[in-house]
Amino acid sequence: PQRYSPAEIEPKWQARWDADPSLYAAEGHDSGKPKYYCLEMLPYPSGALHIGHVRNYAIGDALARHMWMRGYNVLHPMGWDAFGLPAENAALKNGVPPREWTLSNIAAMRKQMQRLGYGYDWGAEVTTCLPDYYKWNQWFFLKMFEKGLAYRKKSKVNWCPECCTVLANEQVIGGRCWRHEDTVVELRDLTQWFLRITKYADELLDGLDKLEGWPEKVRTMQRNWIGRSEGAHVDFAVADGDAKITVFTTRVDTIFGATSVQLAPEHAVSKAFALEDDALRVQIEELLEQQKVARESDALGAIEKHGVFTGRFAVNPFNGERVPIWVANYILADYGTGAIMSVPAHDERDFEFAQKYGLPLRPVIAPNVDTNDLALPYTGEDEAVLIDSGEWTGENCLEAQEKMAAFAKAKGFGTPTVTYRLKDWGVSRQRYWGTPIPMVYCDKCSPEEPLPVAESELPILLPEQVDITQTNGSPLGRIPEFVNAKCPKCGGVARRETDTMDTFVDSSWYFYRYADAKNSDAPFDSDKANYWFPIDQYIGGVEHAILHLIYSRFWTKVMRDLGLVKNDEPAARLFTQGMVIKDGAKMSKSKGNVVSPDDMISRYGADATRMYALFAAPPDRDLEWQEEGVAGISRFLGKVYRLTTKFSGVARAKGTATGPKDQALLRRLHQTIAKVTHDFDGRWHFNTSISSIMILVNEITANEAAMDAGEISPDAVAEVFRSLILLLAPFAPFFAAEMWEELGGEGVVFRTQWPAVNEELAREEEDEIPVQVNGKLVTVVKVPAGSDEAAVKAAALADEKVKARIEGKTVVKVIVVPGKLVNLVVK
Ligand code: ANZ
Ligand code: ZN
Ligand code: ZN
Repeated sequence: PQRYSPAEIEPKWQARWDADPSLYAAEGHDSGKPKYYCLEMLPYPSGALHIGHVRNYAIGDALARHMWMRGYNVLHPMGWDAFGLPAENAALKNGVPPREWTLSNIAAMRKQMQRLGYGYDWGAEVTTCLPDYYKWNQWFFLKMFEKGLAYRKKSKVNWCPECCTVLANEQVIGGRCWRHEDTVVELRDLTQWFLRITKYADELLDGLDKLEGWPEKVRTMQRNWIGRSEGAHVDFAVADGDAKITVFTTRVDTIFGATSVQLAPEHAVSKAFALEDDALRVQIEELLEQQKVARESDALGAIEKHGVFTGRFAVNPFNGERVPIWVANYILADYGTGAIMSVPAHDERDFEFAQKYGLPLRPVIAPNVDTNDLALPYTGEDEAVLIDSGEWTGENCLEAQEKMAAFAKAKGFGTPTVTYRLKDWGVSRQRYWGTPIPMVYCDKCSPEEPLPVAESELPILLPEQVDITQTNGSPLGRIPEFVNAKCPKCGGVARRETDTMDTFVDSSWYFYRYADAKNSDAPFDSDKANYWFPIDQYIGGVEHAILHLIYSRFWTKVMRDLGLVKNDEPAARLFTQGMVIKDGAKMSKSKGNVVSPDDMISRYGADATRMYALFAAPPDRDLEWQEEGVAGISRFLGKVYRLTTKFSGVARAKGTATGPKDQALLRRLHQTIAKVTHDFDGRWHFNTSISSIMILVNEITANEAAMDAGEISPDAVAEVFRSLILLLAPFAPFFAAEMWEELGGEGVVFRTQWPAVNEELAREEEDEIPVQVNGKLVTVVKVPAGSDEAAVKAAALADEKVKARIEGKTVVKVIVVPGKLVNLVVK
């Protein structure tokens, strides 16, 4: 075409690329090239890509193409996180079965991705809702069950009445469902399957220190989520009875200052006391209610403290002292042991509570200096020493913590312990569209213990015709053909587990399957995984900082311990891109500010849309989408198109002579190559990479007359245009392919060697030095690069504009910053 027309170029190249599946296929580990695994988080197949996906994938695609051009064997796959609730909701709304809905969404989104020109290895595609994938979820579940890592227990679980299913702790945000911001999550007592992620708590925590390629904010979020606390359990006997209360404390050194024991309203001892005393029961129920309300509004930390004295006492095992037992609303049942010793002199919360209820303060630690004017509560420990603490008096607090915990252990009334905020991962879901849990129950031969199905029976297929309109209980429970199973032990009639797995199971290991997606004998071949892992660069949203990114780290460690992989961590580097916003706000249907990728593509082309997503902001920052900007990129590509087609004949001709004006243009070219290469190696500020390419194109335009006049050699013209197109290839692949062909380039443009910087050519010949008179900019002078102070000063004073400005005045002082600035002070 005469003019740049993405509507003609893009479908043409798309058809060629789609017809050649080997184009973006990873090579085997015998390729002889260094490997590079570039991965973007897989989408949920909702039906259409949103503009945030376009940005995420444009970043990954630019990187993958760049690495191909740098000679790497690149794995750049894509797949579908295809189980989950929206498919069921759509089925309820439109009557389309979840499977059909999901698969047709996948087809539509794959088309969009191809339309956008993303270079994925579709031969490695993974779709998590298909049996060839979820079979391995079941297989992993059996392995974990064997190892005691998957287990069932009755516990308080989060229930979303809107989802009609249990949620993991990680899926409850501020007391509300992660999918339903307005729905308060209820606590229910249910028997559920859990994965023992807490077994790896320490390793998950310590590993974060080594993940230097991960953003610090993600590592901090994971540290806080794991929430490791070192301390001790200490048993207080209940006076006049045989119950005991085990408290968890991080400051056992302060135990001589304990003036009460405080219980959570749901603590077993609180419940026992409530049974004996109706008035107390009512008060405890009230405390529990306050706690619930505070939890729901996420205000638990700031809860107004209330409590009730139970009338009973507990005995401090260190000094035999009787202290009152209270029940309080600020003690959580599901942290530590649900009971504490209250030390109002040295703990903020206990202090506040004691002030309110008139409980005594008993200081037992003092800063090393002056003990008399101690402001309470005093919470120090590093340099502090114990006072009034029996045989421990005078000990340093930190040392005393260890010694006193060991003492409690030796005496049999306590033990050093570590508590985590992290809880085991509840994976049971009372929903249809997920992986069936491969367990059965046999009343006859194993009434207590669930039985694993035989590996040879996998996959346990998810039935297709299922009534999901009823929302109480697991839908699979209403299908007799599914429920009725043969007992793997006695051969009698058994019941299948009807819960399905949390969909975060699917995404915990999908990226290993990419390494060997067609394997029907194993989740993947270990040699292949060991070649590709860890992922060199993982790219996705920061909203996954905890859920997906902690589960998948856990899964990797389990697989390592099963001998399947050698790596400890799934990804060496993680990049979290910013959000795309419109009119200053996050896009949402309700705000009516949603930008449609299809709309952008049909107006400006896929290349301009992708390139704009990289140009408008550094990738880690939020990006304000402005359509005018996409139009601008399209005009820029139009300009490159015009110049390239105009000079392609010259570029093809080549020659050996040099032209008088070659140098300036080549200098700009090599400076641009240096800049773009540096951005790929460093912080990916593609916005500045692209603007440096724009500056290069301006320089070409400025030299257009010189090129017309033959003042620039065909060699230089060829080098400039070939390199320009290679630099654009990671950002605008359709465009680059078309222009590469126009230039007579051989082979596929993004398999061509990335241009190398010629440092010699890139060096600036002249420095541009701003000249100020009394601090005001007057002009800019050019001096040979690296000129000394005297030469710069002379050039400034010789300049006509400067001469005019200082005429008739006296130059009092000349300040020269070589390479940077000249300032003349005149009177
Ligand atoms: C006595 C004490 C004295 C405490 C002192 C602190 C300072 P982290 O670091 O968050 O783990 N605690 C324990 N279980 C609790 C529960 N279920 N609900 C509310 N508070 C609980 O905090 C551990 C400390 O928080 C524990 O150490 C306990 O108070 C309190 F000068 O014991 B401490
Ligand atoms: Zn929900
Ligand atoms: Zn049986």
